[in-house]
Formats: sequence, structure tokens, C-alpha cells
Amino acid sequence: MSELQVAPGRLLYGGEWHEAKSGRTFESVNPSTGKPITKVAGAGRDDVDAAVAAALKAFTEGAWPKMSGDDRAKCLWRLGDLLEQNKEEVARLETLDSGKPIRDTTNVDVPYAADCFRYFAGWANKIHGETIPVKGPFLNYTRREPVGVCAGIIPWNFPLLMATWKLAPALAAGNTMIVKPASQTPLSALKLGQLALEAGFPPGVVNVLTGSGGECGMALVRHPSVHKVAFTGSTEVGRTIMKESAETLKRVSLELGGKSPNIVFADANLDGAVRGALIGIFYNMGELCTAGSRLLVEESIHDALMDKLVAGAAKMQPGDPFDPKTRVGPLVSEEHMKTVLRYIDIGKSEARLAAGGERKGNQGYFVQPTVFDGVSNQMTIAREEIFGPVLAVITFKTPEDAVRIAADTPYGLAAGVWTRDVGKAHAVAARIPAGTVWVNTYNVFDQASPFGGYKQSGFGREMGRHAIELYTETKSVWVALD
Ligand code: TAP
Repeated sequence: MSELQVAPGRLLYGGEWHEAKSGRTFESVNPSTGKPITKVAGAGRDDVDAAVAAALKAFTEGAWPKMSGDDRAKCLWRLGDLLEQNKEEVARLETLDSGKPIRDTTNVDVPYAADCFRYFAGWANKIHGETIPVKGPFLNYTRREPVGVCAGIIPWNFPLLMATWKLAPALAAGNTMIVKPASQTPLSALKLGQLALEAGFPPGVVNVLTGSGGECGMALVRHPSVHKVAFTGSTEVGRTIMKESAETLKRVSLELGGKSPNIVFADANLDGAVRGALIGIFYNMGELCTAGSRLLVEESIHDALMDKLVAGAAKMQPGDPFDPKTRVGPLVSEEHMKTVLRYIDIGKSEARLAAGGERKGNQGYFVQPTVFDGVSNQMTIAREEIFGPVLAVITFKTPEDAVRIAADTPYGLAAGVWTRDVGKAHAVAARIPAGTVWVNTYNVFDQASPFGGYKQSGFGREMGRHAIELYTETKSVWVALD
């Protein structure tokens, strides 16, 4: 892997690479083998102070927020192009660090990230306010201005893409940002920082700090000169971030966990629904906030669907993520694998194991695609986010029943509805409290379409014009006309 140059061991801020002030480093581990890949710097509070100072200087004194939207757009577009030009290297890095299959990092993560930078390049010169017809001899208009220094705190399941979803709109709107990747998967963010320098972003505009959530992440959240925190990760950490941000009243957006219902009605195209159920839960090893982890099946088609589902799950055995044919790789870490296996044990005691249920091999963190049947919505495996390849099948009798079970969760990130009845599809989609509802499909995304959660899945919408709103403030200007 010598040709994978990722500036390991260093932090990016103020346009330069720095050692951690404490000299601390930590290892990033290859989840396919359990062996270390490289060491990266462990940023502490002093490093956060230095990076925030650089980002603040770039925001208050630098060219970036004052630059024309056209010029900002050119930088964003160049970064998209550079990602595309370096697609193979970035995809390999992401696969090595996270265990995501190379076919996904090559065909989804990197191209989607490139597209996202280009999409938001298109917004950079279209961010404007309104003229408002107020009473009296006044001209009143609004301006949409960047928020300031933003911190993007990133999970390990889509390391490059989640960093991009935050950076692209923040930069388009004229903010500066510090990205903190997850400790398990720091490498693609470092690569992104390197490409951002090459794309010509001024010093201090794009900064990357590797370090632990408890220390580096928390220092960013508490820092008085960080004006906004954009977080994707667990609901538990999201709650902590919200509490800690209250002290400095930061703008906060949270994309959190899910326990998404995927509802199959008896009139659905059964093969399509089974494909959707398999992709819904096993894509990205189930390490997906939108994972369709509760499969709600109308009672009359249960047996027919289960036969196909179990056969499909058996075909999705995990394997070497660098093999282009592999669709399911290892889980991200030993700790996470143990958590998932613990949930599988709980499932075995609560419900009927229909497929999988074991670790695969004893090297790397591979877990078989697992299906539990006869699940009730009150069981632990139906209530808690497992974030792994574990599906809970629950039956229902009527559409009312389906909607009630679907909504009976603290989460509200996504849902799927499978039916040939167009009226039922729209009615059910309207009644499910979730930020995204897919009808006769699952896990499709586009940078133009807003994404985010209801309830304990968070708030704020990433992507589309909604993301520009997340990264701008509205100023109202009054001008006396007499
Ligand atoms: P978390 O453990 O929540 O970690 C996410 C990020 O927060 C990491 O960078 C982590 O750093 C950092 N962090 C941890 N504690 C922190 C603290 N006290 N203050 C500031 N930052 C802190 O989540 P994860 O395990 O990486 O990701 C899985 C979770 O993310 C799942 O719940 C999943 O549903 C959710 N997720 C949601 C979405 C959307 S869009 N809603 C998308 C992807 C994932 P360290 O790595 O150093 O701990």
C-alpha cells in the first residue's frame, strides 16, 4: 500500500500539516485483518485551539467569505474533479480503513462525493436574500450570510461521504470548516484535506483534525469560536453534543440513529420487495443509519417472502472487501463486531433465527447476514439500533397495524413501503413519521434531495437547498427612505 499517500500522522490546519502538539498518535486498523494500517495524530485541546484560530482567521480576515460565489464554485468544482481523478486511490483507502467493499467505494462513495462538491459548486453563486414589502417608508431586505467556523464531526460508516455532505454546502456558503473523522476511519478525510489544498482553497478554509471524540470532538463542541457543529453519529453522542453546545449556543444539526421500518404489503411485487429488504439491511454490512432493520410483512405473504429472503441472505456471505465481486465486507472494528454478536445472542433468546447468526472465520470482523423471524416490536432487537447485518421480521394484518408498528419507535430517519396500490403508497408515506420514505425502492439518495431525521433521529436537513439553510444566517437590513 506504499502508493497510498495520506499524510499520516499529521493534522491539517491553516493550510499546513502539523504534528499533534502532544506528539500523540493512534493506530488505524484494517478491519479485514485486524492489523494496524498506519498511525495518525491524536489531536488534543491545544491542537483544536490552533485549528480553530486558523479557521477563524480565514473566516474573519481571509479571502474566502468575501470571494465571489463564482470563485468559490471553481474551488469546489476542482475538488470534485480531483476526487474523480483520484477515484481508485481514494476508494482503496476507504476500503482498507473501513472494510467497505471496493465495488461500493468505487461506484458509490467516491463518485457521490465528487458529485456532491459539484452540486454545491452550483449553489455558491445562487445564495441570496429577499426584498420584503414592509409598512412605512423603508426598504427591507435580507442577506444570507455564512455562519462562521463550522465543525463537522463524522461517523465511520461513510467516512468520505459524510465529511463531504458537511463540507460542500458549508464551503459553498462561505464558511470555514474543521472536519473530525471517526477514530476508526481517519484516512479518507486526510486525503480529502490533501486534495482540498491542491484544489486551491485558501489556508484555514478546510481543516482536518484526527483525534478522539471525547477529547478532540468535545473540545470543538465546547470551543467559543466554533459557531456551528454538524454531527452525524449515534443518538447518544448527539444528545451529549446538544447539551454541550448549549453553553455557547452554537448552531447544531444532528443526523443520528434509526430503526427504520421496511413495510411489505401483500400486493407488492414480491421479488422486488425481497431485493429491497436485502439491500435495505445488508448494504454496507447494515452499518447504515437508514438500514431497513425492521421488515414489516403482511401476514398472508409471510411464508412466501421468508423463503426468498432466507435464500437471498444465504447468498450475501461476507468476503474480502478488495474482491470486486464482494457485496458484504467486515464490520468496522472488533468492538463493534462484539456489540453486533451480543445483539444476535439476544435475538436468539427472543425470536426464531432464520438465517446466519454467527461470526464468519476468526480473522477480521466478518459477521453472517442474519435474519430473525417471529419478532414482536417490543423485543430488544426491534427497538435498539444494532447497526449491523441483523434483520427483524415482524408481521402485520392491516395498513393501520403497519403504520402503528412502523411509528412505534423513538427514531424517525427512514422507511420503505412496498405495494402496487398507488393510493395506499402515498397514504402510508404521509403517515409515517420519518425524514425519508422510499416507495418500491430503498436506500436511494441524491445530493439534491434533503436528508435527515424526525424524533430521536435528529434535526436539520443535509443536501439540497436545505443544506444551504443549515450553513447560513439570515440578516434583515432596514433602510429609511425619507
Ligand atoms: P459515534 O460513536 O456517535 O461517533 C460519531 C463521531 O462522534 C465520531 O467522530 C466520534 O469520535 C465522535 N464523538 C464521540 N464522542 C464524542 C463526544 N463526546 N463529543 C464529540 N464528538 C464525539 O457514532 P459511530 O459509531 O461513529 O457511528 C454510528 C452511528 O452513526 C449510528 O448510530 C448511526 O445510525 C449513525 N449515523 C447516522 C447517520 C445519519 S445521516 N443520520 C449517518 C451515518 C451514521 P470517535 O470516533 O473518536 O469516538
